[in-house]
Amino acid sequence: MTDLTDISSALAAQAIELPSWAFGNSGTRFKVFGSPGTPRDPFEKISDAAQVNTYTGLAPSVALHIPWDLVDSFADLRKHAEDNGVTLGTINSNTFQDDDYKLGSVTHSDPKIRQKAIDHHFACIDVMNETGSRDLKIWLADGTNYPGQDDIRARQDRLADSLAKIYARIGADQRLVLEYKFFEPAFYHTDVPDWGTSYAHTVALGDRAFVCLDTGHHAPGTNIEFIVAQLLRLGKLGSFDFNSRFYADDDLIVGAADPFQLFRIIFEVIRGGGLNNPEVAFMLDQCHNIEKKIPGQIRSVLNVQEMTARALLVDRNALAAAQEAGDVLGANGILMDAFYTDVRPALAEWRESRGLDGDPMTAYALSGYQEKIEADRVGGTQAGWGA
Ligand code: LRH
Ligand code: MN
Ligand code: MN
Repeated sequence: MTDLTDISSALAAQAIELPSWAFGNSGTRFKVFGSPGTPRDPFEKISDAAQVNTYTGLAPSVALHIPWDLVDSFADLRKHAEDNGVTLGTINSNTFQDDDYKLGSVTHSDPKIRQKAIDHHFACIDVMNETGSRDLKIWLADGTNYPGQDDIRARQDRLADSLAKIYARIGADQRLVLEYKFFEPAFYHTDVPDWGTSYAHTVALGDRAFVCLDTGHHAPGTNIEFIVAQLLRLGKLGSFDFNSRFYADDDLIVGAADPFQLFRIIFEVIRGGGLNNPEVAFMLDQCHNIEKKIPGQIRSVLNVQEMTARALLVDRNALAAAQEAGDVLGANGILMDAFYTDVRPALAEWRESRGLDGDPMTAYALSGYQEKIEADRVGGTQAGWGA
């Protein structure tokens, strides 16, 4: 069996933040399927997220999305999280579901609409102060559908100005994390389409502004690990939104579509000093449209753990020697040897040695929790993406 002794402490320190919205119903623009047991409010979402941590020991915090997770008292929600052994993490703003933002939010040409979007971010910062969250994550749907529709250069200037106002409001221990995405919902141009644009804005903002890399937000064929290496080199990689994509922003289970890509990304994170580094938050951004949500999240964090273990097993000294010697196939072989190592039996044993069940998927399935929520949570409105 693979010996994990040398990488045990790195594995033990791993923490992956879960998105509250992964526990609500979601779907495509064609259909949102309801599923039994779906949380009816943010408290129930947190309870479900805590189950993932109970069985994996990997997911100690939960990201919120505002207004999807608005509650009367964030102090109560925070206490509920802590009672369940987790904390509240990143606060995500939302300027993509309001008619006023049809032509843009913080980039809009109308100063009143821009101010409304800025005020929403101020409200998110108020939430952060109550939840004890460090990061404000901003993803903007802003963009245009047709060439000439708006002045794309002026929109950059308005974006910079709005971001500066938001950044001025965050506390000394808080961060602004700017997420990019190459298209959707805008189809001609997007105002923050790529890592370079996000980097340019976060550099202009200052030391507490970082880039968020969502793995689903790139054109097919993009070398994402190169972006990871570059952002770490520049000290601006703030967080990941992990998920898998086959086509566009599919938000499928991380590691499901291309485990080798996940391995390559995590290898560059390790190479760049980003693993278990508080400056680089590992988060999931996924939806479970057809599968059960809690097991979907358990599978996801286990996939990240498995690829982390494999990437940690790369013999970096041998790799460096082969690279220096110009040994093309030797260097590639060293990387592939680690990738092809099946770490699952060793990880099961490692979990047991730490008081966890070796097989978190089965342990959850046998726990009775799923049956209980499916029986108990009748009535009320199921929470969902956008609700
Ligand atoms: C945008 C995005 C962003 C949102 C989330 C729901 O596609 O990745 O992170 O907050 O989806
Ligand atoms: Mn995302
Ligand atoms: Mn996305």
